[in-house]
Amino acid sequence: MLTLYFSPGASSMATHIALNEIGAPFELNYIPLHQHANREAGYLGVNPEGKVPTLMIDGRALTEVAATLWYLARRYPAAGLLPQYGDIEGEARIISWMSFIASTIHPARRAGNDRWREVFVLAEQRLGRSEWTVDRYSIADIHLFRLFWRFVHALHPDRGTYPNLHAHYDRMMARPAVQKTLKAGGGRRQPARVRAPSHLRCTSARDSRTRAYSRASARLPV
Ligand SMILES: N[C@@H](CCC(=O)N[C@@H](CS)C(=O)NCC(=O)O)C(=O)O
Repeated sequence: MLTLYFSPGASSMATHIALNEIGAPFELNYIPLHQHANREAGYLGVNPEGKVPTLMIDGRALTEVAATLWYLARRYPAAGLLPQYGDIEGEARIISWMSFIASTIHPARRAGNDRWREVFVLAEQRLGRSEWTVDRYSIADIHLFRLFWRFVHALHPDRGTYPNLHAHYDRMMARPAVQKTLKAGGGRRQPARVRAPSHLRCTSARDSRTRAYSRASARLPV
């Protein structure tokens, strides 16, 4: 059984999209970051770093977005989220993108908006006019999308500065798995007046899509 510990709009969104892409049954377990539920003993027992996502695989915890995406793509190859077995260079390019996303793009946010804009210029150049990061749609596109989605809804970047990333964003938004993930919710709403400390804030109150995604509850039917 697969269970995703998630918080709406957080990094767990990437794993959530991949789960919807593969179509296997899974459960969601809501960890409200704004209530510091990720710092409670119960969750720290699952993920001592107190971050989301954590993907439980038959009761065993797997952490880090890149690892969860890789696991799902390999475990469910019919979804076509990785190059064919044997395409060593293709796989290496996926790892290259995901390492760049995890080690350069993601931490840039805490370095301030200027650095955040700067790293997306690098991503813009790196993507170029390609439809997808590496040949065909893959987990690297899911990983990139979640960070650019966050950037778009926080800073509303000019389309002219990031035309390739915006086109990639549009392609991602057209995917049913992405729409299903963004609409996931129902049940308990996050309390509107509770604000997380800025370093934990992963959603933008101004964005209606984020608000739709923030309608989350524990163990949603999927
Ligand atoms: N390196 C981790 C980063 C995950 C991460 O930063 N998650 C944030 C939400 S976007 C989190 O859980 N923050 C809570 C905290 O740091 O206390 C990964 O790739 O999974």
